[in-house]
Amino acid sequence: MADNQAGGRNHAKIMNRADLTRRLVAKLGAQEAVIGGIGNTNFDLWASGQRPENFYMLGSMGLAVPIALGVALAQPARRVFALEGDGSLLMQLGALGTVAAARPKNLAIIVWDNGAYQITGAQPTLTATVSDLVRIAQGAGLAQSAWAFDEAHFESLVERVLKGDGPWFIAARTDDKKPAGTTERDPAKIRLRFMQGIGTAS
Ligand SMILES: Cc1ncc(C[n+]2csc(CCOP(=O)(O)OP(=O)(O)O)c2C)c(N)n1
Repeated sequence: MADNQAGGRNHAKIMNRADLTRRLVAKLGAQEAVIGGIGNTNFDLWASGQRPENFYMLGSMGLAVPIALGVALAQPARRVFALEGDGSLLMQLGALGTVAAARPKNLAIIVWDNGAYQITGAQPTLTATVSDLVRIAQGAGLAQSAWAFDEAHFESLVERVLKGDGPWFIAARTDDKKPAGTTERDPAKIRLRFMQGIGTAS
């Protein structure tokens, strides 16, 4: 990613997670899978249209990347996006190094960084003060890591993912607006629909 990332998090525009999620999903077809991390990330993915190729993680923080890595390795012809909140990613940072070591060409990690554990009361995360997730990802071995500086830049990064080889890491700063919906809490249905969506169940 050639863009000048020197300014890091402080130079990235604060955007809206539901809007960015819709912009992402609008570019996808039946060949791309999306794994939504718990909470608001998940709710905005659900509200963006409930594609059968979407999986909605309920309950445990930090599992979007490990699940997406598994799907990406199992189905190398399918591009896979992991969507995760900053608090959830911070809870499972080792996953970044694991992805870097596995080098899946078809995996992109997108983190929505609102600097808070928004859904549990907006307690600040480390990114609100000291930590830059793109630099962490680069240090973990993910060379193709970038901040999305505005909506148009976010869309261009997604297009690069859809055309080129990963793994990729994209971070976007997001605001404190409420999510656009709420995921239906039916894990068995979510799992079956996703398996049907990616062709592993009939
Ligand atoms: C392992 C674990 N610890 C704590 C919780 C409680 N919890 C659920 S969501 C959440 C905050 C998630 O923060 P983040 O990923 O940044 O997403 P945001 O709410 O900001 O969208 C917490 C602490 C949990 N579900 N699982």
